[in-house]
Amino acid sequence: MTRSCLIHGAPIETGASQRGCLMGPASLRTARLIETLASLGWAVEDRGDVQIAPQAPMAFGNPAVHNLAETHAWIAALEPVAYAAARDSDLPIFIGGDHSMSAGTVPGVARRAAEEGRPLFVLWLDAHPDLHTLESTESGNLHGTPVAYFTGQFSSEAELAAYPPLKTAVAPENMCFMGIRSVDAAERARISDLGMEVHDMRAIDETGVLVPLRAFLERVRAANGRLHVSFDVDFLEPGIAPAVGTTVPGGATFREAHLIMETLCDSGLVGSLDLVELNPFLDERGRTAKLLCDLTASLFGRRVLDRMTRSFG
Ligand code: HAR
Ligand code: MN
Ligand code: MN
Ligand code: MN
Repeated sequence: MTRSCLIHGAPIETGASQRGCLMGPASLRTARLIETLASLGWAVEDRGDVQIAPQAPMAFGNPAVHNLAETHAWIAALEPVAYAAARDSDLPIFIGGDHSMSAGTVPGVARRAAEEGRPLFVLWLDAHPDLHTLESTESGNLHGTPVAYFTGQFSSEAELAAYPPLKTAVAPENMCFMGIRSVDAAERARISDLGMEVHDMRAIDETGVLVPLRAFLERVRAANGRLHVSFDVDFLEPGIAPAVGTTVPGGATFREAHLIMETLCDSGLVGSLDLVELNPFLDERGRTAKLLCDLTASLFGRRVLDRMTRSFG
């Protein structure tokens, strides 16, 4: 049976420290993301870009916080879009856009999962855990906050009023972080307080990506969970993916990233995907956009060889 994929662009850049993520959705379309997935046999429908109206500024007690009104508006706009896309297609993709967009997409998908009576699990592929609250962020760049928000860690009255009310939270124990290598003190404390599953780059060096990934996928399967994958470009080694504002050395290699996507495909558990933080202003001849497109193709079933086909003998 043909599987379906709805695509929504989220040209949001106000959560990042540098401008340019606004062009992310256009760059992925130029890299032929839609055509590539269609060629793999998927029924793909590009619903275009979500937009927000111009916003009057919103102040917050922590003076580092900026662009709060825009973030509030993006979350409010994206949550219902993600809910409907998860309801109406097998594997929707939300193309960004900086990572603050996931404060809208993940709760929307979580609301759909709850309606199905299934828990939502989230695989966060990123150099950063994005676990700041509005009180703890020192940079004030709101792409560092989505995981704290959608796991229900915003607690002061001011924090609770700053982003839209969270309809459906993700349980902290249903998170799995891979590729982490840049963590702030407040985030480190939160990870240990909440007992979240984190595989930093050292763990990946030690075991490879498959051991922790397969264990996590077994956990999702055992719980009859629905899985959302949030893919931040800075998960990757900067040498192969330069188009991101927050490069951190020592990221995932080309093959580690493809192996993750291939294994996710084989699992059949992935129900939605974010592609975030692509900054085409920093790209080199579109290579990061093309790589992201190829990694997505691996998740959607592209294979070098059919594994049933013997390549020898
Ligand atoms: N933790 C740092 C901060 O809060 C860096 C956050 C950067 N986030 C992203 N997304 N690039 O993962 O400023
Ligand atoms: Mn991120
Ligand atoms: Mn990151
Ligand atoms: Mn509000």
